[in-house]
Amino acid sequence: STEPFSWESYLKETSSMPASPSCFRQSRVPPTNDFIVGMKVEAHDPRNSPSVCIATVMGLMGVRLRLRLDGSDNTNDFWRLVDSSDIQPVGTCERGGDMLQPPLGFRMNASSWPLFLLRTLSGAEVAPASAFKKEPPKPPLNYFKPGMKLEAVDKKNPYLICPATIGDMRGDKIFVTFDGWRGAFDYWCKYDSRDIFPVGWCQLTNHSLQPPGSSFPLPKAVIPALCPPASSRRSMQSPYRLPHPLPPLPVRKGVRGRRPKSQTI
Ligand code: MLZ
Repeated sequence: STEPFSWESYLKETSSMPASPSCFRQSRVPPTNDFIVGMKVEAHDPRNSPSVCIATVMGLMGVRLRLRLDGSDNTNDFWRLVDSSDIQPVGTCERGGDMLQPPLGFRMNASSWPLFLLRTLSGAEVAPASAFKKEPPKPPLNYFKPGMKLEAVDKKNPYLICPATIGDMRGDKIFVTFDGWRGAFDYWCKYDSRDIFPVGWCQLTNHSLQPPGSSFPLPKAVIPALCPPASSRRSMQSPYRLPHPLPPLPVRKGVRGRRPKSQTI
């Protein structure tokens, strides 16, 4: 039987500390999500960020929106917080004297964009200005330290928020390492990224939180017999518990971004 993931027990098991909420560019009191699926918004094109496009809310999770640029395909959906500065009410662009742009990879001939836009917006339900929340300010400094725990968006599977550890830092950048995934999903980002959250954020905002992966780093002197053959290694699926009993986990603080891959299972 696998118990659901609990930060309280996990922090104890790993004798680790959560990063303080003051490290993050997130509201202390998360905003409410007042969007509804189907509503239109203006959004910066993630693949061409100066350009502002029309997007449709395809889904909601916690205080995040799943967005699709109108005229784009269904394989480039992206997620934004309701208090992201990348989204704004329909009409904002025009009021500022700018023009709405077709998304990168517009499905049709560029010459059909004006008519496409007209048809897209006529009779559409637009999200009310009150649904867009003000983006919180950046913390003045990078307060993160290696070993601190957090919740972070998996950029390869951006609908997922997962338990993570600060692996390293360099100036205003931090290295986000995903617990139990052997480095496959780790990334560098700015300390004020909107994709990282304090421990407890998912629970607070009703977002699902993935449990840590099942691949743990092993101690330096690995007994070969304990290593299953490569063919029986865990795939990149994520049951929280290991399939076979293993010796107690070594506690290794702050080195997860630099662990030697050959010594993990
Ligand atoms: N099973 C999927 C999702 C992995 C999610 C990991 N998150 C840190 C995969 O292997 O891609």
